[in-house]
Amino acid sequence: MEVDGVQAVASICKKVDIIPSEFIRSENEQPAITTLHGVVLEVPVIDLSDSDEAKLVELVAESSKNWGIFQVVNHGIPDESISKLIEVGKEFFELPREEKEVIAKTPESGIEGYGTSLEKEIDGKKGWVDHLFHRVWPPSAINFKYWPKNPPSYREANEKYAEKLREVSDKLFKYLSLGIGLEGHEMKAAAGGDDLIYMMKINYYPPCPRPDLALGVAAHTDMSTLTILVPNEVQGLQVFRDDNWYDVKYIPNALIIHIGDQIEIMSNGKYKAVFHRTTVNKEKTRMSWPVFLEPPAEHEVGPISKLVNEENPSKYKTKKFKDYFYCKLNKLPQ
Ligand SMILES: O=C(O)CCC(=O)C(=O)O
Ligand SMILES: [Fe+2]
Repeated sequence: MEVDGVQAVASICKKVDIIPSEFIRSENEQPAITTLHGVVLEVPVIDLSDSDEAKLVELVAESSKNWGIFQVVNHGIPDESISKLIEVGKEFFELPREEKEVIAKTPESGIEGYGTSLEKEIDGKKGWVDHLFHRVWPPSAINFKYWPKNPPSYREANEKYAEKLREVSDKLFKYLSLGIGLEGHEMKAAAGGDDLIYMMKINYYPPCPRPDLALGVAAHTDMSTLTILVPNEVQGLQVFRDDNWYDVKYIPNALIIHIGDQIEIMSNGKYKAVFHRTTVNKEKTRMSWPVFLEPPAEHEVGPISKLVNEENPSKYKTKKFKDYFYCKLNKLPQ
């Protein structure tokens, strides 16, 4: 059973305008000092409804090489499906703590369930965020035990979103393959094919009296292949570029696509995983819904053999995803 969630800490701190020391970042991380203010980063925005497929391949490949992050619009997921996903997630997090704890993480549940901080941070610091993890695809990987029963429409909203998301994900894998001279199916096949796991996470960042000192999620790259994320309207996602941290512009109903470590590895470094973090807000609750597209635990990931030759020697080890995951979570060398 988890100790107090950040939501509980936040409701106490609201009255006193101070936060516990484990949430106060060192100076080289504090958002007030390390953010380049006054500039909102316009990461590439790609219109997925464009009928010119060659152009889409070019845009996705360029963005993944130079940025590791882009947003997609006209992606085919209906706005209502996104609003419903947001609504049911918000309703769950607004339930009393005891109700949320019905699906709390336990030592046996692994990553799935409701809880707080996941990775061990080296200096013992904590992120100003609570979360919920559960798989949403494929059916054989789902354990409904970790899905909220309340609100009752939670399941339908998540199933509908996941169904539509698969179409977007298949398209992106195809464009990423074609963009580096592979056949359309090769990148997804190397990532686990139809066994690819869709891990839903909800991040809940309560208002924080000292957003200048705390972070939501500390700087990291995702260990997924791709991450497809829906944020609410509260600013918070930041990307590291040219030695500075920048806010990423919020676009209603767009999906934010992060290139994760496994795509960087499979592409032998042609595509770059994006270094990102999140800030928190003094008055408003921020939420986000990333879905991490992960290879199955026993699946081996390494640079795709066609991309490795004398001029391009392999830059990464080939290893089972579960071993990569273990090392990353425990901050061990890969
Ligand atoms: O909340 C966000 O926008 C990003 C969260 C994130 O990076 C993560 O959960 O891995
Ligand atoms: Fe992330």
